[in-house]
Amino acid sequence: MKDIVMTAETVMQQLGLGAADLTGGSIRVTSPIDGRVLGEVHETPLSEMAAVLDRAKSAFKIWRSVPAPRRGELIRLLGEELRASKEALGALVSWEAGKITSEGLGEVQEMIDICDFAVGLSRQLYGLTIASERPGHRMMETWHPAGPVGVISAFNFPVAVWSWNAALAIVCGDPVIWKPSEKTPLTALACQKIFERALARFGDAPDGLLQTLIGGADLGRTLVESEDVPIISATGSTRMGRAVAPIVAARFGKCILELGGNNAMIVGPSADLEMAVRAIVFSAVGTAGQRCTTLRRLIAHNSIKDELVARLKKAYAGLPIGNPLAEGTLIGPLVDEASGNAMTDALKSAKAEGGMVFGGARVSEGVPAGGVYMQPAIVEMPAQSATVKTETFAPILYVMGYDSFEEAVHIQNDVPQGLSSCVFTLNMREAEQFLSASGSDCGIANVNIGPSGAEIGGAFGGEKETGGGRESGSDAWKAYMRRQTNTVNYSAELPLAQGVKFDI
Ligand code: UN1
Repeated sequence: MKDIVMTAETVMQQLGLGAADLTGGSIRVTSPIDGRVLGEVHETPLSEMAAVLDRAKSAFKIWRSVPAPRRGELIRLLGEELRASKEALGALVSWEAGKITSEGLGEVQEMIDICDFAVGLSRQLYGLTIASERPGHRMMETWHPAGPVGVISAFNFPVAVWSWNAALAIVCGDPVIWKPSEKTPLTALACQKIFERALARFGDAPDGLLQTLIGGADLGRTLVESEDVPIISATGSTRMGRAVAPIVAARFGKCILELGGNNAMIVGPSADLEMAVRAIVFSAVGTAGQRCTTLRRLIAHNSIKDELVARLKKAYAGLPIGNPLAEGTLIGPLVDEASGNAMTDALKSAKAEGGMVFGGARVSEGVPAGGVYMQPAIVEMPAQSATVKTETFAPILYVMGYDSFEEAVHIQNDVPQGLSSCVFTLNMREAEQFLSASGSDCGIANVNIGPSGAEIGGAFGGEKETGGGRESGSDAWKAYMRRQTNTVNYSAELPLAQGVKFDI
């Protein structure tokens, strides 16, 4: 462990987390790396929620009238603070979520990128002008701030997903109430502190622009039920989304849902296999298979399937598994014991369904004791069985063969989830077919790139059980604002639309 310079204590200190944050609380935070206790953090009492909601409401009343480019200045400062804290926050992501160093840093880079994007956006919250059918009239659309946004985030991207939501919401004029995963409260507290540093430099922002709730599902439920929170952006399992969506719908709130994925790659006969192997390995085993965009299904043309699988097995055999903070490690731990068990159970079910399993055992040598380290698995399946259609948050890659491209697209689409997808082919007909209306049904569809590791500039999210929400780039900002249609009459007449006469 001599190459691990960023101890948990050092990084927490650098991020401003002190004894008051880390001791005496009822939530014991352990590191997936080796099970060490990182802190005992204080839960937000449920009785605090009324005050939290009041603060957000008051903040909204002020913040909505601050000019958007000025709101952008706060996010510019947040981006600067994140740059200054990149190493420490990246390392804390590793300590708390178990990511390898480069992915912990990459996550913070993703936050910096979305801040840059949101700053530009703060001068581009455009509406349309629309031709009116009536003389002397003008129509236009105005985008207004919508109100407090509740952000529920998952352990696997403990800080980036918050930043996608927060950077956009703040620029759009909305205060944020954040309920991070119970597994990753420390990175959330660190972000709250980083945000407060930006606020201090900004000067005149209202209190309560960002509030972080530390604790369990009861806090989340209060947030989701509150009529004071018109928008709930929730990232996590489909099960969680199924619980959240009807509650928000019943009060006519809006949801931005980013739920389960079951992402596939089709590899055609013309594919550059060397490139495909690299893409497969990163997207199937990166983050130990715990991204919502992780590659879970490989649909390979029968003419190249055996060769591809042989190359993959060779690559898998040499993958460095171990302490994610040690140089050279590519696969760190799963987040907890339950995840390890879920992986083992899924492999058992796949076997029962006729799957041939390669890898997938628990690793105990050369890894820190106290963490759940698993060999990634490749499972050759005779068909797309029930287990293959279920998202297991672990490094399992199911492989299936196909003969015709239509069959491949059918297999790709024949799962309940619809987040990310890709095709590896040098055949432009296949590539274009995959991207066409009758191709992939996912929110993300790529050509000669794996399904994970999306840039922030595009809208991120997916269809079907993935929930339909879009976050991050493109025009995802519109979900954080309310649209108003304005008609202005600058004539001295009062004509009615559709030629209706109503003379009094
Ligand atoms: C997630 O796993 O919830 O595209 C988000 C990616 C990352 C984001 C993943 N940029 O893999």
